[in-house]
Amino acid sequence: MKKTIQHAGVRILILPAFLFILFSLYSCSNMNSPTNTNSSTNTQVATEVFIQGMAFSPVTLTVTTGTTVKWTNKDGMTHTVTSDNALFDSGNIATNGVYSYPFANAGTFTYHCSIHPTMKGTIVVTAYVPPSGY
Ligand SMILES: [Cu+2]
Repeated sequence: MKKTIQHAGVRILILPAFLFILFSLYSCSNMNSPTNTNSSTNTQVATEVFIQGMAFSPVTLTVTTGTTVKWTNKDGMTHTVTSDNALFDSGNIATNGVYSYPFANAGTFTYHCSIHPTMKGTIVVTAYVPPSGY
């Protein structure tokens, strides 16, 4: 009778100890895994437009000055990214091809595909305002 009670007591101690070890291992591996959450401070990141299904997606993209916009052709046919006012022109972009253009100045920049004139898109560039430091 006494022996059974002691045995149960040992079991009750083993369970929390086991959970504690599991938890320690979990927090350890969490601390070692790289965390990359510091993306809000950099405005120079490339912002992507996909060319897919004979359309630019998103059709209108708003970025701040200094942003490089990257177009990736996910369609099975060749397209172009051609500025309506001749500011930029990608030339032919084959399937999976990429074109990038850095927008230094604020403004609204409409563009189209010179092969398929129905394909139109707009990049709206707003002035980058640095976060105030006080
Ligand atoms: Cu096209």
